[in-house]
Amino acid sequence: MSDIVSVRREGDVAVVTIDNPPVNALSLRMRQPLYAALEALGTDDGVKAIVIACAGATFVAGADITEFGTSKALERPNLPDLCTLLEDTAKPVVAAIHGTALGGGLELALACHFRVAVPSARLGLPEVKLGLLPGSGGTARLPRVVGPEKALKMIVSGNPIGAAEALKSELVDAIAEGDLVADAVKFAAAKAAEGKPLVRIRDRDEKLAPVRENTQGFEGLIAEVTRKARGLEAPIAAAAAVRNAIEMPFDAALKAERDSFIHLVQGDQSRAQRHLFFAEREATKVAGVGKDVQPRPVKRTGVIGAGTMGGGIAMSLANGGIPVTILEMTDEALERGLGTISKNYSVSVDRGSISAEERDARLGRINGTTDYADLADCDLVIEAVFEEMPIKKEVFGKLDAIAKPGAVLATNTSYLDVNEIAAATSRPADVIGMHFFSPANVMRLLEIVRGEKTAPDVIATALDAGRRMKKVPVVVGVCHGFVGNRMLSSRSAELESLLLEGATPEEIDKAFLDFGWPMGPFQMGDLAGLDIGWRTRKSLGKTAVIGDALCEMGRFGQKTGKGFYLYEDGSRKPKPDPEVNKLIEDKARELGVNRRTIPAEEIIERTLYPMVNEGAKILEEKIAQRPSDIDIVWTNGYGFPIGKGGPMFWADLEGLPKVVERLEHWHGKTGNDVFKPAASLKQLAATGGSFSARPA
Ligand code: T1G
Repeated sequence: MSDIVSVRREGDVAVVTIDNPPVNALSLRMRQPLYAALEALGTDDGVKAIVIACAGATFVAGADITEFGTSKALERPNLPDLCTLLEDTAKPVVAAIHGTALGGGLELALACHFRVAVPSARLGLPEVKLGLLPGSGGTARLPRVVGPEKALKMIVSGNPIGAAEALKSELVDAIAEGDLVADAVKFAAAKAAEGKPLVRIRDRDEKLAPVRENTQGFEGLIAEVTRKARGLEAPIAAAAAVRNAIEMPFDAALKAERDSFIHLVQGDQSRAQRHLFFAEREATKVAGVGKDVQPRPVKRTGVIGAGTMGGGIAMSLANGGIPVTILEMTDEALERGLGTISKNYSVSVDRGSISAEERDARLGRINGTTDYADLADCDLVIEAVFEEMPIKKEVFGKLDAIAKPGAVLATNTSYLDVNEIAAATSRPADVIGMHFFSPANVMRLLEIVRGEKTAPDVIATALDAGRRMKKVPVVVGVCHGFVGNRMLSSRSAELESLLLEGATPEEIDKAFLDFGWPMGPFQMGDLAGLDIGWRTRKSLGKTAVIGDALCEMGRFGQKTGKGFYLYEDGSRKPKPDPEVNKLIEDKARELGVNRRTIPAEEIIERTLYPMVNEGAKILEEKIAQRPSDIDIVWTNGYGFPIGKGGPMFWADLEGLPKVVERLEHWHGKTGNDVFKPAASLKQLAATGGSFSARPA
């Protein structure tokens, strides 16, 4: 045998062990010896049953994603070959599952006759998160085991289920309470001794027949999938494949599934989502913070400010199992903040996303105070007070006076200079930015802002805390707005001109929705509150013709029932408002702007290309380490459509020469410097380069 696949005997049961670190992915170098071993054992009369187990952290976690797009992915024996060999084996084959059985790993297990799992195991088909559908029988076998409706939900969400739920759904046949392999061997031997005919999942129909008789519930789920797909092909293809499992003979459904998989894996959407899968992991590799740099232990934390952000940050810490003391200036403000936290958790319980016990456990990790001294033993304190430098400096001065030596002092500032805040303390090496995105207990992005003096182990500490909070951390440098908000300014720079020149708010928002954004900039502004931008502009001595006019009319957005749109009777649904469009026309007339119909393509070029250009400048200034970090920021913090891979990956899809040509065109037409192409972008375009091929 190879060192990747080994075989040993436990009596007349053969145990096949896969050892292909780090996640036992189904690489070609693993498939070949595995196929050979199973083929030999299948015809060995001395072997009465077979157990397939894995060494290391997990059972097979799927196909080897790094092989996609190469000949290795399709080279035989491929996974369908393995599945066919397994299910035709004339003796019991048992999958022994620990860690995660995901994607092709679960498909391999489904081709076995039985599955035994440890209590902590998770099982799922996450292919949709890679822009794919299960490509080796998952959409045909899983519905036969757990029923079409549960299978559809698992496949379209891509979320795994735990072993207990899997047992209840008959996805696993037994839970191993003791040693997994020993229990699996005992289970296999018992099945062999029973001598009952082996049932292949492909031959089962008992869970499909009732749905075939009455498709209403199932079709309702499919309609919901279609409505939520927002331009993504994989969820729709996955749903169609599950419907095929019900309507088609097994082999026909398998072929249709394979054809759909081959189509998706070669498409831009899957390439974009696979790019993001690796980009998220790449982002945690930070210059000067190698694996040898240990994070400081974080057992107790503090949050300063119990407003929207402070409350959300405290919830994130509690959700990550980390005790937190939240500080406010007055009892009244503290009570209000704690009340909001409690209400938010109760909404989650009502929605069924957490149990009442989990809510109580999380609330039990949060306590409040109005006394800075109560933060003295915290290992990490995160400030979330008003976005004004004098207030930040005052808070950090107080923190510096009371926090214990070695405590990490973090600011949640969205824009301000972390170096200046650090200079307000005697310990700038312990100061860092941890920029959460609202709502902080929901949005996964965490921009970790490294100051000039921030120590490497402080960065490691923020990264580790981010992981514990299940955030997606990206380390960025200090500039106004860091990466996300700096590029957001570029995306917004032409919005007023587009309005004055003839595009309505709803036309601009529709162009964004059709691109795949969850909402357009004007819907977003009404949701966040137009008065926030208005206050910032006034503090910077800037103006916005339309935005200022709306705020002067008290139209702040959803919170006032009117903004760019109307929100009738407390509804959150935006309705176009003729009064706003008349205001825009009147302003345009005053300014002598000739109005015209503006095509969606122009709207996208004048908003998203400046974002790409700003991203190129950010890379030149080393504010971001690599283009893929920018993609992670935008897909996790602002809803950039994952099927386009983030702004920099998308720019490659557009073609950098085209991006540069259009930037120069609009620079000439408008004179706005957001269109002046960055030197590095012009260089990449001129030399046939791309962001995704760009060395880190
Ligand atoms: N292929 C290749 N590399 C993988 C991989 C995979 N499937 N999964 C993880 N890695 C690498 C990862 O890049 C990282 O590398 C290291 O392993 C540790 O990963 C035919 C077509 C299993 C839950 O989508 O969800 O099967 O950065 O940091 O936090 O129908 O990895 O160390 O160099 O994430 O402990 C379906 C994806 C594939 C599972 C472990 N399977 N992986 O999490 O470690 S498509 C998936 C995960 C498929 C079939 C279809 C997680 C994990 P590096 P990690 P972790």
